Amino acid sequence: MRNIKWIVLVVVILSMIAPMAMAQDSGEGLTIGFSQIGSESAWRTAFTNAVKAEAEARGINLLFSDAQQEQENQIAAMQAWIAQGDVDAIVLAPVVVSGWDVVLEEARDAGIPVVIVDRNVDSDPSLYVTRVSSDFVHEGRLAAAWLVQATSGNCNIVELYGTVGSAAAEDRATGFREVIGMFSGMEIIASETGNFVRTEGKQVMESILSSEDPANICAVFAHNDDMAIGAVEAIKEAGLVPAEDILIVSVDAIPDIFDSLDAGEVNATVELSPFMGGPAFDAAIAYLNGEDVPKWIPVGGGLYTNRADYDATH
Ligand code: GZL
Repeated sequence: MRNIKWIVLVVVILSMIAPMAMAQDSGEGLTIGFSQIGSESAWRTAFTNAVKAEAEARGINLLFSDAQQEQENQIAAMQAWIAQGDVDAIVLAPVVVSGWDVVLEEARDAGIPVVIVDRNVDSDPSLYVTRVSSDFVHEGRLAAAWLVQATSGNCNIVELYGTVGSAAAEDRATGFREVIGMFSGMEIIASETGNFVRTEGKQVMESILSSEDPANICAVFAHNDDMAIGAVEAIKEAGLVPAEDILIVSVDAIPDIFDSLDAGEVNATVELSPFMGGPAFDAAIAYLNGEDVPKWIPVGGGLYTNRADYDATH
């Protein structure tokens, strides 16, 4: 009889603990600070919305900071959360690669794990739990490979560069140059930053169309769709036919780019998934539970030349 009472007591206690363990697995009840770069592009906005929706679905209390593309604002937000001691973890989408050592050391010293999402930092990997991101170098290679096959390896290229110093821009440029460098007929004749912003992409393209002979421009490689769409407007206003007179390949696969593909105004885009919130929260939770976490958690994406192919795989 005594054994039965012990068994009942153990079962009751486990039934009380189990939901708490499950809650920890989902992250419910955790407070997580999310330091976001800004809202410079449609992809960034989609990324923000996806992270917020994921936190809501999990019952995570998300503290959100929009840094307006200023690193100092990101650092200030992180330091405030660290000082207040009111976060269990921090998710950081770093605007540029360098300048994070001090704040990451402060988080470490405060016992607050940091998960890097999207772009990268050049800090020692021991200062953060993991990085959830796509492979930007691969994205650049994919864009270049498409352009090589579309032009038989002969093309004068205008590059609309992303934010200078950001991993997304630097690595896409690296991958793109790695592939076109195999073809003597492929040359970047102009490269300027549009900072991942649609209006700046248009302005830069307008400037290049006035400084270069448009007939000498074969294609545009834009580091993101927003700048590509800006370039389309500039090309049309110059009396040229986008995606025909000047080919256009970019990155992000935002909804607007599929409208451009449908309209025959852009040729191809490389997908960048905005759904990094789930893997980031899972990594933070695993770390808090004392589990090992790999230093990189990749998100994938392919190249698309039309909406139907994208819809067929999403
Ligand atoms: C890349 C991301 C880039 C997007 C742009 O992962 O950092 O920043 O390609 C965004 O749209 O501005």
